[in-house]
Amino acid sequence: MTVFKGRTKGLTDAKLSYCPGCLHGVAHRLIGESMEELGIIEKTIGIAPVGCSVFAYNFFACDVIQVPHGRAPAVATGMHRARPDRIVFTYQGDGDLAAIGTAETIHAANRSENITIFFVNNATYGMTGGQMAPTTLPGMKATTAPYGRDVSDTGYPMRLCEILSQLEMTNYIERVSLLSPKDILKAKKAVKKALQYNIDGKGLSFVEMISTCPTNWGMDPLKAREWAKENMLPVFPLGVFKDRAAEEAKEKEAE
Ligand SMILES: Cc1ncc(C[n+]2csc(CCOP(=O)(O)OP(=O)(O)O)c2C)c(N)n1
Ligand code: SF4
Repeated sequence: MTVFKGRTKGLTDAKLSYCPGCLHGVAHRLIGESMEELGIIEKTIGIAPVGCSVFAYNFFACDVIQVPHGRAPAVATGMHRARPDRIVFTYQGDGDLAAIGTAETIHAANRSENITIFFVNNATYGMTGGQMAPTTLPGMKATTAPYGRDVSDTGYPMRLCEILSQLEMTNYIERVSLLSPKDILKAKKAVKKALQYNIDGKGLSFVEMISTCPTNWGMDPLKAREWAKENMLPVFPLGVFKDRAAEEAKEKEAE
């Protein structure tokens, strides 16, 4: 067997606890590789959420704290303010970040805390059996919406990148996907850039990764990726929503 690339030092040797074909593993790899390439493993603190990635503390090779539902950005704020020499990131799913932790997310972003938020959006509460999340698509079935999400009752999916990029001080907001090799390469660049901005003290960076939950969607991993491409990307368009540091640098250059 040809091994193209070995394990990254940014991840431990622990076996991932995710379902086969789940893209949480890919997201972990991108963060682990980026930490290794930036030489920051020893000085990084990760904040793990509730949800399927609750065990992230077993997988990232940096220090990791596991915190209660939705509180990751608040704990990250305290952590970074107490230890400004550390790189602090949160790793959160949509149930954790966009439902229970809405307030923490929005206020940390409004203050533009110098932290990085990695947001894995699979449009469902994966760990607890596929409940509807704020990101669940119109018409999409969930255990709490067995007939499909009815927007007249529950509103439309919340687009976090669009919301957070409206806040004055946030620095970098990008939505990427983990649905194809090409997209994963792009996602890696966004993850690394977000951590670099964090190192440079530029304020809040937020990278949303469009993902899948083959288990709760009742699809095999490949079908889940195709389904997400067809159905999630029109609702959650990819792209850079804000890059304040880059814009400021451009303006300076033009002066
Ligand atoms: C209404 C509600 N409050 C609290 C919980 C507890 N809970 C367990 S896992 C989880 C996070 C949901 O998962 P998500 O953040 O979408 O990540 P995933 O498991 O999909 O990776 C929460 C909030 C719950 N299931 N439902
Ligand atoms: S339940 Fe879904 S999100 Fe959770 S590990 Fe399995 S496939 Fe991934």
